[in-house]
Amino acid sequence: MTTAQGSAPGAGAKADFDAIIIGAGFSGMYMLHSLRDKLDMNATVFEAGDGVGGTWYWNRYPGARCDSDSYIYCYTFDKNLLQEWTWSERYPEQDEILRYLEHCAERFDLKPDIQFGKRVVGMAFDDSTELWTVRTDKGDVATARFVITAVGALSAANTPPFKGLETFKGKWYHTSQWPHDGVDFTARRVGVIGTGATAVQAIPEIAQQAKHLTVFQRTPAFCVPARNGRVDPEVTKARKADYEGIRQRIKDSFFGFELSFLPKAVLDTTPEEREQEFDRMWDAGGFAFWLANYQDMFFSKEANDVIADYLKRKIRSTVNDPVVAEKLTPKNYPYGTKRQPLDTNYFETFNKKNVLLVDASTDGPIEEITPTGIRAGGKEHPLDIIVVATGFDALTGPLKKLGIKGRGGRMLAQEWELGPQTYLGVAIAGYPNLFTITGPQSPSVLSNMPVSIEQHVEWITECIAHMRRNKLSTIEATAQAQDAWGAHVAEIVSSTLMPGANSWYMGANIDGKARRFLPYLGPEGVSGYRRKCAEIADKGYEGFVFARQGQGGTMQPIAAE
Ligand code: NA7
Repeated sequence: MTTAQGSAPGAGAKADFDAIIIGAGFSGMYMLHSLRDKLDMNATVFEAGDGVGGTWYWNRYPGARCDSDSYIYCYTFDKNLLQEWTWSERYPEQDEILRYLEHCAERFDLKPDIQFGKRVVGMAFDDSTELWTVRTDKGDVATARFVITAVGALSAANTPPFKGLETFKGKWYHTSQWPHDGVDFTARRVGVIGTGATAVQAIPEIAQQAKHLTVFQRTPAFCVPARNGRVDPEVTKARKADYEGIRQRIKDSFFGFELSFLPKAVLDTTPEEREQEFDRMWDAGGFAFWLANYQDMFFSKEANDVIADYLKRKIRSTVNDPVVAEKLTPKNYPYGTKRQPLDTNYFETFNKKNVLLVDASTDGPIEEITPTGIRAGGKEHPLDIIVVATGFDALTGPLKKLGIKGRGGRMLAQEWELGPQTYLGVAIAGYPNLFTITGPQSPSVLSNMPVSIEQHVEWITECIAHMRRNKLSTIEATAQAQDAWGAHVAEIVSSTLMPGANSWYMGANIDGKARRFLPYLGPEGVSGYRRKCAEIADKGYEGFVFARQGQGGTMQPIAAE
């Protein structure tokens, strides 16, 4: 591998690189651009895939599409880029996002500094040199002063240990590891396991092609129509003229969208008034129903029930067979506490003659996968292809898989067995000079991702610039600051209905995973979190300690600037 001589920010041990970035999706690409082109650092990216794109490189299942509106699901740091790129649809399809990211990689000349086809399998901090050593599955060993993980929150696939999966004689695919040349479902009997956001996109597409589709549901989903379509060129023009305003509004918002809660409690409205509002949000499609509903929705079960009831009525009026409709109607968790899937003809698909729903509660759970199909509730369903749409080991999974060892050989995967421990979701006590873009305990998946990614990348860049100006060689979160942040994350969410669902936000989708709320749901969402991070930086990086070269072992706080 290439070993370039780095110019580390502090004096001292020479590293191969100033910074190693792991992952070349939205976050890794911008991180590389920032460190290399703004700070003139010697940075490299290790990327497991053979191309840029991260999530959008891997998730190629039928119907794969972003659920954020395309005009804000993009970088906003470059005014010219915003003007030159035009999205074709309200929600960008996987291949369009990939083309966009390819375009960005070319435009900012990123590829020469990305090492493709190399998966990081281990990394360790050396207390004496204060450098990280990073290893890949291709045998690379490289040192760097800083490591920035840009591995995404939903990149570690969760394939449950279904009994008998290895005996299946047909083909099976996890949606996030989809073959690049697609899968032909024509004349095939297909089974889809899962009914989360991915399956809700894939099921209507697969049902159109397959001879027969059997959907294995563990928990029914509350869905809201996406209402995708071409974007009116006049709307695009107006948005391009207003990108300064849009950028500011999404940064100042709760979830990184141009959405805000209705400043009213649903329990204070009349049935007619709220029905009108619900219809408006339903007709608008997208996340408005979830993220711009009445403000008591996430706090009061009674309020939540009123809102959920509207969605349940929609299911019952769309699905022809009342028995199937009942199976598809969520019953045992509050609306909005699991990720909102956006649908295009999802419930309508269950009216098709070639589609069968097998529901774990009423028909019986999956017992085993046989050589010829899936047995659930004592009945075998013959299949040629199984689509495993069972999601991810969210937020902590991708970091635990990196084999991270911090000070004194401490191991992150072990330390996080009972849940993540971070400071701001961007740093970890005991792991100096390691930054985690959109890591657990940051807003991350509870926001429009590019907004949170840009905020973290810019904060990390400024932090490293600060260290260079002050000749500081390491930065590390203190255990006290980390504990306080963890307590804050838990306290905030405890006043909401979120802990009441077996969601991947709670780590509850995977057997044996600690039940902890994984992202951060701050009182003012992404805008409050951004302000908090900025204040911490303004106070000389409160809650962190810096060291100059050679002082790493003692970690004396150093007054900077
Ligand atoms: P999700 O939302 O985690 O959905 C996975 C689905 O698979 C969900 O319906 C699960 O049921 C089901 N599942 C998971 N494990 C099992 C087992 N063991 N048996 C049966 N069914 C199971 O993942 P997605 O890929 O749909 O979406 C992830 C995110 O990607 C999405 O929210 C967007 O942010 C992008 P459960 O609900 O856990 O009972």
